[in-house]
Amino acid sequence: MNLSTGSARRSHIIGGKDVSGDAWTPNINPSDTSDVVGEYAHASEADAAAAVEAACAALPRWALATPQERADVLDRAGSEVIARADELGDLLAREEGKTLPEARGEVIRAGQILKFHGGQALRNAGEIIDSVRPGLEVTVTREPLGVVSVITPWNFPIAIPAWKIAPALAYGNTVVFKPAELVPGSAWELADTLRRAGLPEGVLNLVMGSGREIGSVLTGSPDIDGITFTGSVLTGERILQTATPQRTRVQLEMGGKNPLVVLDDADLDIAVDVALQGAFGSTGQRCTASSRLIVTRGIHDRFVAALSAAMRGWRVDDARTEGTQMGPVVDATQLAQDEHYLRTATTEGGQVIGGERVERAASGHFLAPALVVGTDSSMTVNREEVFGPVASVIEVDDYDEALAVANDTEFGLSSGIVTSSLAAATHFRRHSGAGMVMVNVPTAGVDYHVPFGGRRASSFGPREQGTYAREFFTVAKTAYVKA
Ligand code: TXE
Repeated sequence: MNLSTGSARRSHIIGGKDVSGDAWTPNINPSDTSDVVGEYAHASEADAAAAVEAACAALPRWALATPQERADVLDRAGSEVIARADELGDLLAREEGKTLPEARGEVIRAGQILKFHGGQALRNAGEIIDSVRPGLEVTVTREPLGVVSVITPWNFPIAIPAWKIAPALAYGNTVVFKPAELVPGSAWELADTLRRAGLPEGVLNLVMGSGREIGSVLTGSPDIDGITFTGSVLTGERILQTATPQRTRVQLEMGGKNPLVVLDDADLDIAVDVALQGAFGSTGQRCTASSRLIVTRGIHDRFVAALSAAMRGWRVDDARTEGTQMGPVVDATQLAQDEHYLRTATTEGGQVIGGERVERAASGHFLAPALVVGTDSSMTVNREEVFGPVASVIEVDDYDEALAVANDTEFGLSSGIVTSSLAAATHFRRHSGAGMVMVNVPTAGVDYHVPFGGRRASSFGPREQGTYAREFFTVAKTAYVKA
């Protein structure tokens, strides 16, 4: 099938087999709502239960597979994903709406993540520690956690699934994977690529459909040993409540309200570029988006003028049209949410620059980038995650006030500062309440070999990505050996 123009019909993948189920959901292109990317199977609770059963059945064999076997599968799959970056990037842009360069970059990242964790399978070293008792040796080894539910959002349709599934498989776990309803296409290609790369049947099971309908099976079953989730705070909290009675291990990545501080001594061009990319890249639909721009008085007016001009110059269009700088909002519900926050910001006293609907040849969910100026930290737009191309500006007197405002949030995922002062940058790095801190670079955009995660309401459980991923996906075993 040609993924660019055709309309696929894709089944769940359970126990290595295509399983259709009874219902199908259309996958709609947000740049052109008349374009149906495909029909994807819509899981029932019985389908989800079958996927859990298949993952349980496959666990003993995969938990004892050699690290070479696990590494080879992940490496082969990673190579294929990278080799197909154009085709898979086009599919991703078509179903999610980020621009082709963004989508292609995400696909390559997913391939790199698969290959990185393939290598990690071979580096799952333990420890030998002298006992405090004579003649005894203590070893600490890492064993697989077990059956893991992977539940992912729509904004990174292939990278987030890859950064959860790859370490799960590398350390010998089996997986039930439930992608977001809006983006099953990239998820299906990832699961199918891993299947063809040689994963034994049942090690990775894909069920597509509504989290609300099948979530209790994926998060409440006593057969599930771990749940790794990225999505909204509300759903994350619900999952935690469902999982806790079974003592299931939970890892949650949720929202952000990420501050970007711009100080008087910043290079204006750098500040504008960092804010533009951080706030509006991927249509602002990133948990690490720079949604609060905290700007000191001396540069405020120049910064707002330059950023507004740069925003107005951005081309908002079909995600797959060459030259598009910002694609559409993902769907009508999200568009309504973005516009609701813009109206609320106006009612509460802010002034909105941009943020108009954009008409294009095809019917898509196009919204111009929006900057809300004249805001303070108590306003709704500065407290709640909008998850769209909307950033607000908070004017402050000095660095001390900027830091206080930056930390005045229930979230703590990413934060940033633009400054030419080493002292301010260093102080900010040490005193920011976020899990990730950026100096003179956007709050969004991370590496894959280092930990990713936040504090407070943004995250729960051990860090994701890089070598730190091992913490969640393994359990330690301590052995005492007397020769
Ligand atoms: O998220 P959900 P949605 C925010 C953003 C967005 C809003 C809603 O503001 O507008 O959340 O998006 C599955 N048990 N973020 O509806 O509901 C669901 O099927 C188990 C920010 O997409 O959190 C999907 O696979 N699973 C966020 C996944 O959870 C359940 C990224 C995420 O869906 C479930 C995404 C249940 N009861 C949205 N209910 C960020 N900051 O990165 C749903 N799901």
